[in-house]
Amino acid sequence: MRSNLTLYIPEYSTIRAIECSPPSWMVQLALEEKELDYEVVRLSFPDGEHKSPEMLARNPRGTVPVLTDGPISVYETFAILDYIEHTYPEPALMPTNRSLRGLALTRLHESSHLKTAGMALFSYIMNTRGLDLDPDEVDRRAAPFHDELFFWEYYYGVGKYAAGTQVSYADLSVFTYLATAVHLGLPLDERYPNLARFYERMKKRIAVVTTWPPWKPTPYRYLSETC
Ligand SMILES: N[C@@H](CCC(=O)N[C@@H](CS)C(=O)NCC(=O)O)C(=O)O
Repeated sequence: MRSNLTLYIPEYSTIRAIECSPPSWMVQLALEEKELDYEVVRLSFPDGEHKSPEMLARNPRGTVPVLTDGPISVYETFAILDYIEHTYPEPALMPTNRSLRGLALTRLHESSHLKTAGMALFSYIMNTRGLDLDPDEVDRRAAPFHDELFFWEYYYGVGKYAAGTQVSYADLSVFTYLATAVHLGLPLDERYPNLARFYERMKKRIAVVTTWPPWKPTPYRYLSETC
């Protein structure tokens, strides 16, 4: 669908080690699932392009993603997702059924816990650039992330997606953190079989294939041994 959308996200190569911004990816996935036309503007983090006067006018907090729709500027990832859903309702990425919608909203906002635990872990790896990692610190940060993954392992054992049989924003959110962890070496098969199936199912979606970060085919092994 034609639109006036511009998505501001980081330049992949300027994000150390994880080479991806999960919240930015999530919004891009939503735009792709909706088959919307949009322009992508990639900003260099080291050059501070996300804090330029133009970007601060769009988002005073200087974070990405930011979505503009003509003169309208929206930031905060979940606000962007909500905006997309209301402005471009088809195809739906939120169930219309009241009870599933309640569940999808719960799961979407619940995925903030996965984000908090995930980013605490990922940022340590990013800030050390993967060099001189203290294995105890990785374990200390990995533990809350694993605690979170256990919730999602349970949910994806109950249903194919987070809320029923159709993909929703909750799945896009969980997937971006899960895929980043897999890229960093997290093995899913033995410990998280339901998440492993969910991950493989999501990987086949055209939106995911189209937006896959330029990750090396061989993932890192930072999270291969974490407890
Ligand atoms: N609460 C924001 C946070 C997004 C966020 O964490 N963005 C990171 C990239 S993944 C960022 O912009 N970091 C740069 C900074 O905080 O200066 C949202 O949900 O959109």
